[in-house]
Amino acid sequence: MYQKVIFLMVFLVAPFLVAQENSKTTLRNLFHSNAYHMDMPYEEETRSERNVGILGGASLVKSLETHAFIQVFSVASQETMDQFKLRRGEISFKGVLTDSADFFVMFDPVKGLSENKTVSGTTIKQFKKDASILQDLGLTFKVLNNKLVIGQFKRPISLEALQSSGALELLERATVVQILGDKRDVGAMVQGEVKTFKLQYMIALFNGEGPNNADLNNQKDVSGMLTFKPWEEAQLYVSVYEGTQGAFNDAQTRYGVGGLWNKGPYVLKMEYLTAKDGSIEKDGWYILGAYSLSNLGVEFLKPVRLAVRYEEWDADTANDVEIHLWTFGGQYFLDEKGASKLAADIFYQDGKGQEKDDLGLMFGFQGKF
Ligand SMILES: [Ca+2]
Ligand SMILES: [Ca+2]
Repeated sequence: MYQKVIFLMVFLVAPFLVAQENSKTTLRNLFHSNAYHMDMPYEEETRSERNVGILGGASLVKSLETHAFIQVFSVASQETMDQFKLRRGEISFKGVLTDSADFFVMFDPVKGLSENKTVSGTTIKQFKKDASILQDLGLTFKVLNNKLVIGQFKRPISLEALQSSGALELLERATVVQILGDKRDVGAMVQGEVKTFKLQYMIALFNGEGPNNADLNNQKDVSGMLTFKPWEEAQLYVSVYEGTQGAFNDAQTRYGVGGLWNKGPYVLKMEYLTAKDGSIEKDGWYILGAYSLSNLGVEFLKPVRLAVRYEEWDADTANDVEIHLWTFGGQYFLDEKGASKLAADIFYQDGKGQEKDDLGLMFGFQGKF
């Protein structure tokens, strides 16, 4: 047990030792990771007043950012109930405390807090394990040229999971990313970079029970993501999550590898993730390509981006059930930054084993400030 604690301490402290010290850099200018937005446009602009912070004498107006982000979808498919869906209604605040300390909080009032469960023939409604509208909450500090984040936020496992929901090329993330990568937890994380080697790292310790939950065991989970950015338009990553869950310390591991290439109108993205929960092994992958029509010289096509994704998801590698899914989508941006948009996706699911085939259509509207 003590050996593990010592290992974790070294693991967390090591990044601070290799970071290049530059005491003049503020937290906001420290480094810009494409890999962690926490669904807020934190780092888009840096105003000088914003670096002073409310504890440094700046006004509340200059120290506090308020954001709202809404998504309304309409889904119709052969195998699921056709419906309108309030997908996201995120309200977020980010405050600058000093030149080296920030806080953030994000709620989503439309998050589903309960689920239907069928127990011996009767369907009952019960609260989910994560029955709270709180998504992110925490403090960020600059410590020896690293960012130290403490609170509740996304586990650093998958590139697309950390990509802002508003910037996705299709309406939903790949299935494997939604299930294995896009998860929040309570803990502490160090983010930094080694510029000489074009590396960015995120190393975290979590309770391991997911968001809005107390720990159920004494173990802390370790999570790490290493990103190599050989050029501005390309990045490759590997990630690892090693931990346990529940009172009986059931296994909880995830491994990820993937890359993103984004140049001019082109986006190419792929990821593979594998996991173990208790004795069940799962895996999945996707490849996505997107092309923006902005450069074609046709005025009405300028705000349009097209995308296609192929993915596979296997929730239990011990049986023959799995899904193969094609998604084709188009997005029409309503503003230059692409914060507000209309989108439509067509998807075709090829179910293997007992899993059914499905064909569906999804429309979405997104607004953001
Ligand atoms: Ca734990
Ligand atoms: Ca299977």
